[in-house]
Amino acid sequence: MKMKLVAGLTIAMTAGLFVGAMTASADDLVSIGFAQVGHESDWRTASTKSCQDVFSEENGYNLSFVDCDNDEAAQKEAVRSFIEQEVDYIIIDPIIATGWDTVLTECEDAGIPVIVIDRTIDDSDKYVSWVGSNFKTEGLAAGEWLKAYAEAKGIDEINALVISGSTGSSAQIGRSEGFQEIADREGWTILDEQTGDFTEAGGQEVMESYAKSYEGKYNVVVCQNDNEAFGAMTAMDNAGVSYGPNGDVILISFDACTAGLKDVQAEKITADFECNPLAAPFVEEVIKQLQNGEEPEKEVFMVEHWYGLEDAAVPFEIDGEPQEVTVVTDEIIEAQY
Ligand code: GYE
Repeated sequence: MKMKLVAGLTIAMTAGLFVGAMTASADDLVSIGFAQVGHESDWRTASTKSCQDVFSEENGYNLSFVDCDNDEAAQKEAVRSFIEQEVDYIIIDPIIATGWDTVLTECEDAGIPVIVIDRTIDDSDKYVSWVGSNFKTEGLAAGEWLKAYAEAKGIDEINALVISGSTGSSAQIGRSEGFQEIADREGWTILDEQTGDFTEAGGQEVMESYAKSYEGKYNVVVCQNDNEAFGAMTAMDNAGVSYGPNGDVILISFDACTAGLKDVQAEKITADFECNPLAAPFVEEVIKQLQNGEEPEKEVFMVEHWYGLEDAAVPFEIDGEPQEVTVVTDEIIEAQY
């Protein structure tokens, strides 16, 4: 359990005590169905592992895990199969933010509490709790940081290319909105925004086409996750475009998983805006509260950090709140997911 989840520290420790007290008898296991988005990224792998570690048999759970492979219909089917199995709780990481009310009503009618993890559901409130990140804040952070960094470097014109995440996911919507808000305020040009579907292959494909269409016209590339950034770097390498703190292009990424932070350290990604995937301990706390007849919080936010090297460690603000860039070190990379 990571100590940096400051907001959840008490929760996490309490959860640890409960785990110890549980018995292993099969009948006592709490059954959980988890409809996961897919396996598109390092972030997703860390999220899946976090859930499988926390909701293990050893800890008193029987977890039905379904990898929905980014298929919205398959995800609804998975939820319906959990209803049929009469699981005790359903966890959903919604691939897209809308279209949920019918199936959530079915869960409600079956008396099965739903907990939403990571991405949000924007058109229904028929779930007990949501545990995840503020994606718009992440987008605002990237924008406000870029403004401060450009000022520090004497760059007075921003021409950005955005490789967005899976269209219609709340992670994509929030990051796009946040960054766009600052771009509009500062009068930056966003030359294009196309989806890389949060994958390395998608990031590479979009960047290959950008490199041809916008040759010599851009000085910022924003990738909405690390895996897209890995693909974009391959495409820029092939096109002979230099990037990172010493290159021609400022490369911004989100997630800050281990491999992303290694690329920050290697002076490839200029700044990486964290999205913390280790939400499962907080979901477990919600389940404990429900088991005890208590009413959990409707929203639980993960704590996140913004990363760069010394060169990128410029102070900035989001809505008047001072922000810091954490300088990446070996220890930080070691501790990351
Ligand atoms: O940023 C990306 C993943 O929903 C926050 O999904 C998550 C996003 C994450 O594929 O890497």
